[in-house]
Amino acid sequence: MATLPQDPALDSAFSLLRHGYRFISGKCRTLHTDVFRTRLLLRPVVCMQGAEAARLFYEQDKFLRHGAMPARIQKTLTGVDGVQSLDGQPHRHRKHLFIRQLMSPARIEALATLHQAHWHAAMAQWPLNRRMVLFDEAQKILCQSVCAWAGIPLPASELNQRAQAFGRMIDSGARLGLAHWRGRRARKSAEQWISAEIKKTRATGPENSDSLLQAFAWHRDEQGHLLPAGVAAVELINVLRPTVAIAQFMTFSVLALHEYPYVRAPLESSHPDYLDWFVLEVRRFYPFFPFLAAYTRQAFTWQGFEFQKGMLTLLDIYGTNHDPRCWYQPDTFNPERFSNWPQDHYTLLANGGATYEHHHRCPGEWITHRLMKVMVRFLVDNLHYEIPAQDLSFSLADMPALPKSRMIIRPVAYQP
Ligand code: MYR
Repeated sequence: MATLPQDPALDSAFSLLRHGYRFISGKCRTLHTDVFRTRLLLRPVVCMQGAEAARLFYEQDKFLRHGAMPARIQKTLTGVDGVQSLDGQPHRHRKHLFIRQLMSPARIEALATLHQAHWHAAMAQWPLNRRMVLFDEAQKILCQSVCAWAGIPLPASELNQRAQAFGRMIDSGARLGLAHWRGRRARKSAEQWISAEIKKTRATGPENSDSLLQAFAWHRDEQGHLLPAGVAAVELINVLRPTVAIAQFMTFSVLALHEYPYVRAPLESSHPDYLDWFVLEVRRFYPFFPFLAAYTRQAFTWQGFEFQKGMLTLLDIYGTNHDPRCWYQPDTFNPERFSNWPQDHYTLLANGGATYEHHHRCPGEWITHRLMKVMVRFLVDNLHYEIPAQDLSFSLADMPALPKSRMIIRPVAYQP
């Protein structure tokens, strides 16, 4: 039994800020390991990468999620007491609500149809030849689509403000200073808004509707109690916010169409699978959520290394999605790699790994995939656009990462 390889730096918080998505894989390369111990803001932390580490991370007798997300991420991105922080039976029970609401093919199709209609409506109003910041528009269209789908009233006059608040929650967890505090404020206002909707729904009594708002308002825990309104709001926001976050992948999809123009022909042809492969490759290749966090539940040994109980552990999503042992030439954008992908649960971690039912894998993964397909189809089939000169570079030190220009397009022709 060996002790975990140790990062020689006294503290690596600065290095994490500097290297962002590449922090764990970079250290692993230097230390010739898949797992190491480091210190972040003086706190001991274990970091790991790769499919085998992912398999370990999802063993529920070894890891717990409760309290693992840093407070600054809970106060901005995830909220407090949401499904991400539950373990065991309470997690399974709450997760079932999400699975029922988000993973039924009929519901996903309903959202996809709405989303497509919102892209058409937005484009019908957009003056041709006027520059559009695609990331900003995608956030708004996603916000409109998901609120309508969830049964949450959203007056047109509030759309910009609500979409921006979700954007700030997503953007601020790993940021310092003002950007971070804006994210906290955005979460507070979103929680107030959605809590009020939950309370209104409860005051009116159950309706004969299958909306998400109804489902979350009336969801009962394993003891048969309604969730506190604030927790129901956190959970409903756990549907709305990540849906708005798909704008990041949509933006990278447009970047990929631009930087790898060879993908256009198969996307334009009626190749039955290419669009799926393209979307999978965007989700693998580009940065999204950087790491997952959990605590070791007990002491154990893995690959000869000794893990102590109660250690905060980070699993590298981006590094695993780019691990050359899992992916041939991982830094090449190649949708066709998915033509013979065995669909295993531990190599593509864009929305987490393992299963939806028993683990913390994101139940919105199918929605993410489907809405990306809607948007890419729309761009390819209905829109002719130019990409004006702009700064398309993005930094892997920024979490979340995004092209500096937020992807500007200039629509020149639109075919409804
Ligand atoms: C969501 O809304 O849940 C999806 C957000 C995706 C991008 C978020 C990037 C956050 C960066 C901080 C994570 C640190 C984890 C330890």
